[in-house]
Amino acid sequence: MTDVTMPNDLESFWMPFTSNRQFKTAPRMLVAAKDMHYTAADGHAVIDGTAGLWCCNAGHGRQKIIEAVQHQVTQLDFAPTFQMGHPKAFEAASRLASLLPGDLDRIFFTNSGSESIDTALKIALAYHRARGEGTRTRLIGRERGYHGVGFGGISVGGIVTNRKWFGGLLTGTDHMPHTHNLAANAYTRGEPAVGADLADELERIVTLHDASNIAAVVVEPVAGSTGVLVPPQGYLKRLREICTKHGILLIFDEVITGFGRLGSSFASEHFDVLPDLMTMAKGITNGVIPMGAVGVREPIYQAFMQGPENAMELFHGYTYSGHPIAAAASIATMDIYREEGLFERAAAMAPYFEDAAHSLKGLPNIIDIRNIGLVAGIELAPRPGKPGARAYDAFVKCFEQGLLIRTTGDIIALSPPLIIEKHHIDEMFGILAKVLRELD
Ligand code: PXG
Repeated sequence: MTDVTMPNDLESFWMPFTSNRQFKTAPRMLVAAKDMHYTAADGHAVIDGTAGLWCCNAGHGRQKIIEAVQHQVTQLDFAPTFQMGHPKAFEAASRLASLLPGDLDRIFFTNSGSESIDTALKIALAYHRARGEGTRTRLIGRERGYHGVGFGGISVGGIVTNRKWFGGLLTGTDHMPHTHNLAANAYTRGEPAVGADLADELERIVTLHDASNIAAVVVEPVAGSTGVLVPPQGYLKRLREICTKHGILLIFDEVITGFGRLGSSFASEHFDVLPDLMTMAKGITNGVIPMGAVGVREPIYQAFMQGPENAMELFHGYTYSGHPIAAAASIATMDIYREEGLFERAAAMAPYFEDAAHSLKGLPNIIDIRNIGLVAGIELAPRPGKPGARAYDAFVKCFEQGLLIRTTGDIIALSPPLIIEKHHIDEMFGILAKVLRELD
């Protein structure tokens, strides 16, 4: 048994994105994790269908990361990176740059996906200003987009509940339409056939505001939090073309699509579309230590390297940018990804995972199944007048029966660690099928 002391106070912790009162009457506690499984407080094993929260791509409790963290905290627990340096931050940046596609060679470290998005938006604005195009201030996102919870991220994001409580948000944003089209694309395997033309909506927005006022467009290559929306065939290439044509920077938010999730290092490679900036987090340290990063293309970085050498080029940074322990965890994580060929492994497992996901078709209340790489979305019909209730019940029942899934509205998302074996896939979808069969 695991050595755990259960808390006697559940009230103090205001839980994030949680129904606090509901949770605290029937808490679901995880107390340990190893490889593909969590252990719940009552000792039952729970197979991790979500890589934690899309972060533990190499599975849990990886010895190499544990040792790297232990060593680093003993050797150098903290050192500033403002006008000072320490070796691990440089090494982590260099390793990450070599993993990123194209000339995304410059790395700005943050501590989360939300900070990465704010950083990318700020770099985009400052870049245009540095080049004498300071009128380019408008930031374009997409309906149903999720870019974390900073004011920048919710302003370009398109999830209504995450926006409507928080006032006026950033001014000067606009949104493209989302790409979800059940009528045309339900039960598509991989990229749906219909919808590339939705990228042309960006042309409409450019016509409305004029390109000279637009700094950047930000999208998730595959929208995750909103319920796994795979981009229509040709859509991302079209976005790239329009951005290039108008001098608008294209930001890919790869917080969940990065680090092998689609069976390639990054979605950028999978779709063969190079963004100007790329945001990352989560899998960068296998979820062990908070860390995020922004990959920046060389010419953008160079645009800042002007003026007197003693001038700071970017007035931005976090106390923990390039934190030694996060950097050490990240280096060890990237070692594991490479040594174990985990991105290739995800690609090899994807067809089996796809078949397993689509085998659920026909079970009660399912209205769509979609997938790409090691991600699947299963959309349920909502109960009349009670949106989200059916998927929430599925989530609770799955947990009780030994499977962790993630739900958003009435959509179930699965994104397991990339170390997954076929028998784990059978186990996951076996539990899910049983739960869905029993669910009203
Ligand atoms: N961008 C994307 C694309 C994300 O998925 C963030 C930014 C923000 O990252 P931080 O580290 O600030 O949380 C995310 C986060 C879900 C779920 O249910 C997804 C996320 C977070 C919580 C839940 O799919 N992704």
